Amino acid sequence: MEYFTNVPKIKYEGKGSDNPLAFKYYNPDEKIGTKTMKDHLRFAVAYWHTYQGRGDDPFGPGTAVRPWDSISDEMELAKAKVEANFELCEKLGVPFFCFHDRDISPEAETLKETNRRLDVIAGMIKDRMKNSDVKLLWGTTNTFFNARFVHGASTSCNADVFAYAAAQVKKAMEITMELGGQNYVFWGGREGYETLLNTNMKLELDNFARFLKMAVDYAREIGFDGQFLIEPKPKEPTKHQYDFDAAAVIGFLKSYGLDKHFKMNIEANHATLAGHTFQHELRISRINGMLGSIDANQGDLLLGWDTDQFPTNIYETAMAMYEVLKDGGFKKGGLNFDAKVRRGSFEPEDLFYSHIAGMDAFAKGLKIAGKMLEDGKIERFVEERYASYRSGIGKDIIEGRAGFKELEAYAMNTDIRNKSGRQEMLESILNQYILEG
Ligand code: XUL
Ligand code: CO
Repeated sequence: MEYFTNVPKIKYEGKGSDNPLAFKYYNPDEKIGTKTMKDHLRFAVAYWHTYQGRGDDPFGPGTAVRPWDSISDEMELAKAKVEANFELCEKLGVPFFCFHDRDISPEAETLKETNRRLDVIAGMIKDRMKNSDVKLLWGTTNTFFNARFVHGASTSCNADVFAYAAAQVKKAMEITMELGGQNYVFWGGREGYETLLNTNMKLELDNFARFLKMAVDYAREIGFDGQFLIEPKPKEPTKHQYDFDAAAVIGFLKSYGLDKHFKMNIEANHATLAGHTFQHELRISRINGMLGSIDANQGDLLLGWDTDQFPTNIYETAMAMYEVLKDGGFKKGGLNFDAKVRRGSFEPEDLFYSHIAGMDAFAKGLKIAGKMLEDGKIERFVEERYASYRSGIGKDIIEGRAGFKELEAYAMNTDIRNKSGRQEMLESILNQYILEG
């Protein structure tokens, strides 16, 4: 059955096109360097926003009109969404999708029945994959929606909840593996706290690390070789999320000896909530060898919450792709649109317009970043800025030949001369790449 009957297969028509159901910049087969755009960008559709999201907010229920709205049976609805997912991904030419366990299949009264339902839907997805090029980028668990997770999952004060969350991750990991998922994501839903008056922070953090260690052990046991990813977020839903930002997560993983097993899944809107730029979070991850994947979206800098908008800001996509290219491109990761259409964009076609907008914005960002690196103007400027560390006292510092005494002796006889950082000149060069690239 076809769900999006008004939407044809989306094609690349180039920047002169005024067809809103066509790509202007995303040309999947076009090569940037040695790889095609499709292989560079590795786009994914997020199951939760695309098929579960209905546009509800604290002031009113959802407004979404969806082709599956007349289906009332929960399992039939879940099956319809599997079909709709493949249709949407295939029409957009998006090679991947991502899900939480509870997105693809509804929770039942018992964990046993919930898992049985999951098996039914996962089986259906697996069958559908046989006739499709669409693959699973990552799976994850929803351990934040149900009331049992009121105090968190692995950081709950209640050990029974820890156990339940473990059972849920075990099953979701098995399904992810069964479906050939290339990564498994941990976003710490309610892993954080509201007040230290009722919180044993040390025990919660130790338990969080124990939980991740169990996941690593179980993956090894079943032979799951997907990449484990942690997705930092500073706040929301809890006031203080433990996975605050990439630096905090990397420090946490290192202090518990878990850093070899995890990389970051960086979400643009989470970066700005943490008071950082998207590029900052990607850079921190990259220089630590832990840039895994991206949740592609954007926030609204005038609003202090996770608005999960489709990414359309070319400056942001260019600088993000610059970090990805500097990292040698995605390995198992990709660009997952963790983004939802606005409440006012309630028609099924809006699901296509929004993905097209995001895909075009990242395609253009990729082209700009490719040009920046090919020209090397900015790279050379940065290299030159640190030239003092390539000879003389700088080289001695880097190579460990100078300590405080030697540096004091040197400083006594040195006339310091700084050079301009040329920020505005560089911003203007960047604008040239953006406007002409
Ligand atoms: C929440 C968020 C999640 C994760 C997956 O802010 O980004 O959807 O991406 O659990
Ligand atoms: Co996300």
